[in-house]
Amino acid sequence: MDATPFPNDRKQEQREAFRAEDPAGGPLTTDQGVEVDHTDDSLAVGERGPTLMEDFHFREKITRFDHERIPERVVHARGAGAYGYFEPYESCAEFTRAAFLQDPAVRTPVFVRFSTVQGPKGSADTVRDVRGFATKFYTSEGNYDLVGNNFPVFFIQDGIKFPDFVHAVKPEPHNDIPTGASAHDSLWDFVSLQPETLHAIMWLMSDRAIPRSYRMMQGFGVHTFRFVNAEGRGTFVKFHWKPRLGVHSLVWDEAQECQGRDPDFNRRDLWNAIEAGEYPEWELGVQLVPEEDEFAFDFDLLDATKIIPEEQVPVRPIGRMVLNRNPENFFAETEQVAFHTANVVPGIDFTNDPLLQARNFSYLDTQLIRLGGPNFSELPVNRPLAPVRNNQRDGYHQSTVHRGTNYFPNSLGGGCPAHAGVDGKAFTHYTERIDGAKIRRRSPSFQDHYSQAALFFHSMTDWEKQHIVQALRFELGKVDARAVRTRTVEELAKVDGELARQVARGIGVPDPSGTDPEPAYKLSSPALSQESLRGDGSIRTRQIAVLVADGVDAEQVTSVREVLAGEGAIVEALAATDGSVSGTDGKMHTVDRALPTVASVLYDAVLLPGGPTGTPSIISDPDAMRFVRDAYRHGKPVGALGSGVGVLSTLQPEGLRLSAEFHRVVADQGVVTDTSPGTASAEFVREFMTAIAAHRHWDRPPVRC
Ligand code: HDD
Repeated sequence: MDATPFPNDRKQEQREAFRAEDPAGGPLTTDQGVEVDHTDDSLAVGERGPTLMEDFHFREKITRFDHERIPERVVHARGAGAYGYFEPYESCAEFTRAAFLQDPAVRTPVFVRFSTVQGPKGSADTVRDVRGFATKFYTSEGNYDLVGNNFPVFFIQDGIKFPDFVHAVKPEPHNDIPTGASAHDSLWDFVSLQPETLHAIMWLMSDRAIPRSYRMMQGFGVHTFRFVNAEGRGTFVKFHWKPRLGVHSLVWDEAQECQGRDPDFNRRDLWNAIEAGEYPEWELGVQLVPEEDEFAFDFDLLDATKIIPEEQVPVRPIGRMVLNRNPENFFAETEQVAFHTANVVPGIDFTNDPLLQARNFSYLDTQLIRLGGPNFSELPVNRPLAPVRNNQRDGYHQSTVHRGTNYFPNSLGGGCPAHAGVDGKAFTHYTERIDGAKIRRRSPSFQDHYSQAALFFHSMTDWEKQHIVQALRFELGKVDARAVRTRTVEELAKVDGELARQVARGIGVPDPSGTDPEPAYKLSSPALSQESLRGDGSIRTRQIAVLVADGVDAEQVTSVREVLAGEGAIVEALAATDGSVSGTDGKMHTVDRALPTVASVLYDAVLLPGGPTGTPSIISDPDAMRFVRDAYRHGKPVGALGSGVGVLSTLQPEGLRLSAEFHRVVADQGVVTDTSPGTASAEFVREFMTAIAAHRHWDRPPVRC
C-alpha cells in the first residue's frame, strides 16, 4: 500500500538546496589557478613511502585548512544573520535628515545579526542571556549600524566597566566553566557589588532572556541617540524594534532541555522561516524627546541603565524591516560582518552617554584584531553601497587596486577626492556646547539604581514575577559563595522586599535585614509586560506536533492539519518509528519524524487525534506520554479529539475541564478537547487556533501521572 503524506506543503520549500559556488562547473584548481588531477593521496616516494615536501597541492590545502578560523568575538560570539530591507512609513524630515528615513518608496537593504553574549561560537542557542540585535543599513549615504540588544537597558553605565562585567559573566578563569550561563559565582559577586546592574539583571531573570525565536523578540538601540534635521536642530531619540509576531518566550525547563535536543534552536528557526517564505518583520519605532526637555525626567537620559517609560513618551512607529534572504556562506557573511556604533550617517548623531562613547572606540578596535587588519570594510558584507573615495591605503588584505595620488590637498590628481559639503550632504557633527572640568567621576544624576529595577518588576504579571523569582533561585542556587547569595538578596530587597524574601527562602539564606522600600517604587509600566506584546495574533510558523500510531483517525488529522497549515503553521506527524502508519481510512500515512528523534520542547503545541487502536498505542508509548506531559507542563496548547482525549485523562490533570460524553468542545487553560467522533468540528479548530495564538497558558493545574 502506498503511503499518503498528511499534507505538509512547506516542507519541500524548506529543503531548497544551496546553490553551487560555480554553477558553470569546472575542474579543481590550486589557489594559483593550476588544475589539480588528484586530491585524495599525497605525493609520496612509492606507494608506502614518505610524503614529499614538494607536494605543493598538499601543503597549500593543509595550510589553508590550518588557517580557517579567525578569533571569535569576545562577546556575542554565537550568532545568526539574515538580509532584508527597511522602508520608512513616511518622511521623518522634521526630526532627521537621514536619507533612508525620508521616502516610503525607498527600500534600504539591511543585514541583521542576532546573537547570544556569554557563550562561545559553538554554544547552545537557548541559554539565559541577552540577545544581540545588530542591524547594518546599507544607505545611499553610507552604512548606518544600529547595534542593539533585546533588552532596552545595559548592565553598566560607563564603558570603562565593560571588561569587568564581561570577565565576571564569562566562564571563570580557572576552569573555563560555565559555558553560556550566568549562573555562577563571579557574575553574582559582581552584581551584588555593583547595583547599577540591577535593572538589566531583572530583564535577564525574566523570560525576555529565553526567547522562543529571534523573530519573536523586541530590539532596542538602548542609548539615547540624537536625530539632527536639515536645519541642524537636534532631538533625542531612542530606537525600538517591535516584532510583528509578538514577543514570546520559552520556559526555563524547556530552554535547558532544548540546549541538548537542538542547540541550534533559534538559528534553525530563523533559517527555516526565511527559507519557507515566512519573512520575519519588525516595526521600527522611536521615542522622541525635544532637547529642551533633556532634564524633564527623574533619571538621566544619558544613563543606559534607564528606559523612558512608554507611558511617558510613546513609541512612534516610523518604518518596518523585513528579513527575506539567508546568507549563502556563514563565515563570509555572518562571521565576518563588522558592526560599529560609530557607523552613523548624516542626521543621526551621538549623545554623551559614557557607555556609547566607549563603544565608539571599542568596535573599530575589535574588528582590527578579529578581522586581521584595517581593510575589513572591503569584505562584501561590510562594503557600503555608497561609493568610497579617500586616501586610506594598503594594510593587510588590501583588495582594492588604488590608482593616482594618495594625499590631500593635491594638484596632480586634479584635487581628488575633494572635500564634500558644497551640496550639504556631508556628515557634520552636531554642534554641542560643553563646559566642564576634566574629571573621572560618575554624575550624581546616575545614582539611582533601584527605581527602574522596581518599575520593571512591578510591571510584570503574576506569572512573569513568578518566573523571575524562579530564575533568581536557580541562578543564585548555583552560586557556591554564601556571602554572595546573601549580599545579592540584600540588594534585591532594595528593589522589592517580597521578591527578596521569596528568593532568600529558595536559596537557604536569611530574609533580608532592612525594611521594604518606599511604596513610591511601586509604579508600573504595562508596556513592559509580555502580556501587552502578543503581536498580530496569528499562528504563522508555529510548530504543531500530531502524535499518530497505527489505527489513527486519519480524517481527524487531515481536517485539522489542513486548516492549521492554511494559517501558516507547520504541522508534523510524529510516531514511534519513522515510515508510515495505517489510518482508519485504510490507507498508509507518512510519518514526518520518529518520536525518539524529537521532543516536545521543539514544538509549540500538540494534537492528539483519536482512533480505536491509535490511542491505546500512544498511551502505552513512554516517549509519546512524556511528550504530552512536557507540553502540558510547559503551558503549551494541547488539542485532543475523540478517543485522543483519553490520553489526557491518563495524565489526570487535577480539576482541568475536559470534554466528556455530553460535552462537545471544551477549552480550558489552552487544553481543547472534543470527544465527539469523526472529523474535527470548526469550533474545535477555532478554539485550538486561539489557544495556539496565545502561545502559553500559565494557570494549569498539575498532572498526577
Ligand atoms: Fe557591544 C559586540 C550590543 C555595550 C564592546 N555588542 C556587540 C554585538 C552587539 C552588541 C549586538 C554583536 C554585534 C555582531 O553581531 O557582530 N554592546 C551592545 C549593546 C551595548 C553594548 C546593546 C550597550 C548598550 N559593547 C558594549 C560596550 C563595549 C562593547 C560598553 C565596550 C566598551 N561589543 C563590544 C565589542 C564587540 C561587541 C567587544 C564584540 C565583537 C564586536 O564588537 O564586533 O567591541
